[in-house]
Amino acid sequence: MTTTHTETARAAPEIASMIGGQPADGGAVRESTNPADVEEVVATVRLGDAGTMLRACRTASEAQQRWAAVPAPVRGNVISGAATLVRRNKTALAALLTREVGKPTGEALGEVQEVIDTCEFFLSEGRRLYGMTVPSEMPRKQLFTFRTPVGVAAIITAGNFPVAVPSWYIVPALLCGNAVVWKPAEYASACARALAELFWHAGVPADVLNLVLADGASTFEGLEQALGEGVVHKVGFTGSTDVGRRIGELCGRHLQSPCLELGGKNPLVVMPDADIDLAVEGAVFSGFGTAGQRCTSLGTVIADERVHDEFLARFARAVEVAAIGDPTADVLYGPMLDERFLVRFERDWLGLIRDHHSIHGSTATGRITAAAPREGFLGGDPERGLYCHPTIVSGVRVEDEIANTETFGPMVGVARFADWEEAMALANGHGYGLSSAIYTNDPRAAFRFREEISAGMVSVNNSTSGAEAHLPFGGNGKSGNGARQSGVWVLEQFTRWQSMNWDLAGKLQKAQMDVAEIAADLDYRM
Ligand code: UN1
Repeated sequence: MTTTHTETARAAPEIASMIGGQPADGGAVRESTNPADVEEVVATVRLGDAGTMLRACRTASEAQQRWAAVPAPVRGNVISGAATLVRRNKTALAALLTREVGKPTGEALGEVQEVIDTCEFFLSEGRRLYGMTVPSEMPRKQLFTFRTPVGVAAIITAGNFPVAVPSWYIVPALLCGNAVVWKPAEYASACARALAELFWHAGVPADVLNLVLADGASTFEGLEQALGEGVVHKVGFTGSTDVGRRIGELCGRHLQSPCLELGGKNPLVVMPDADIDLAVEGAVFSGFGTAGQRCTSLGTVIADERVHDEFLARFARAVEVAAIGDPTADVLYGPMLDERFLVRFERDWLGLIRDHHSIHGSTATGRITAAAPREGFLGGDPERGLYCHPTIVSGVRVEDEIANTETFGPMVGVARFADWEEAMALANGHGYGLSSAIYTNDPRAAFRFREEISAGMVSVNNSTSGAEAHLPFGGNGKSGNGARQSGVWVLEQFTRWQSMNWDLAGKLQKAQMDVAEIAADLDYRM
């Protein structure tokens, strides 16, 4: 086959870890491929090892104080520059997301917009980063609080949101005066490199934002060594509950509390007074958007028995006719992010549900193939890509595996409830606590749900996913350690409070002990 001009222009670049602006050499090579066409190589990725992670953390540690000395409003200007560059490159970056992780164009554009929103929120925070002046109990003494940077932040992210979720960490971490080592998912390396380039071009020094491309085991080992050497002071991790638990243990040994954003089993409750069409629309988007591979994806619909059958019939119909396929077309969802998710989804879930439940939404489950086709599949031969049928599993009970474990694929459970207690047992019983939704027009039900749900995020008449970029994002229980990202709340992750007292009295004034004498001196009765 002759190589056409277009093919040459799209030849896969080789990318490597970047430490202090220098590519790290050596290491295994992995191809990052297009999940909609696995023959297409998007980038050749040179993976680092534990030593790469450690060197990146040392480099960041050496650079951090210099960056912290840059006035916060000036760091904000750099973030402003990043916002401009990401906006100018929005279409190209979104197209790369579609190519590398198969995110449909509309969602990919939305994700890049989320990076811009995050930059825009934080660029002015550089002019705030407020501390307080606090009254003292003594005369001629003043108390203050200051936010100080934490140091080096090691940020380890998943590939389902290859640029938005990383920006939730990187942007506030940099703005607050920290240096960053970012370890993205290997299968989203090209997206990561592109975003990092935009930050560097905006003026973030190369040793203040370091990029490490490595597998999970090497990253963990390198992180362990870096924590031991004292060159990492905060870990941010978005990924599975199991890995989050290990990272939490590791950080705990070093007396650190990481920012953990883990899995979810997000419920969507349909009350008898709900607008059923709206609830169906919300369930389709939150259950099957990104092929169910969001941490905020809908896990189980919990429908009042009076509307259950009607809801299920309409939901199944909507999913049956939904367009699935080529992510550059107008589809509900495209391929799985990477082969590992397809393999795991088929291995862990298909046998289990076939034996126990009624299946709706498609004529088959698992991978879409010539032998198990999807009617109306968009985009030619489905076997070129990593496509899965959408699956709705009805008859879910509170004790079922599917009611209690994240599936991370295009699969939604539907359960029915007779009373409120039963609904809440299904909504909370799994022990996750990330996102949740209720469809109702009764304010009492909405507020009661808000009070009783364990999730960190609650939607009323909206989907479980699609949080706005300036509200606190995060979960409880198996979904995280209570840390919150986004908006002003994430500042608690990337700064530490320092308090100062300044005594102008010219003599030692002892807090708690001298208060009575001071009052007497001032002729003031206590
Ligand atoms: C995730 O899946 O890790 O709220 C984050 C949402 C997105 C972010 C999801 N804005 O669904």
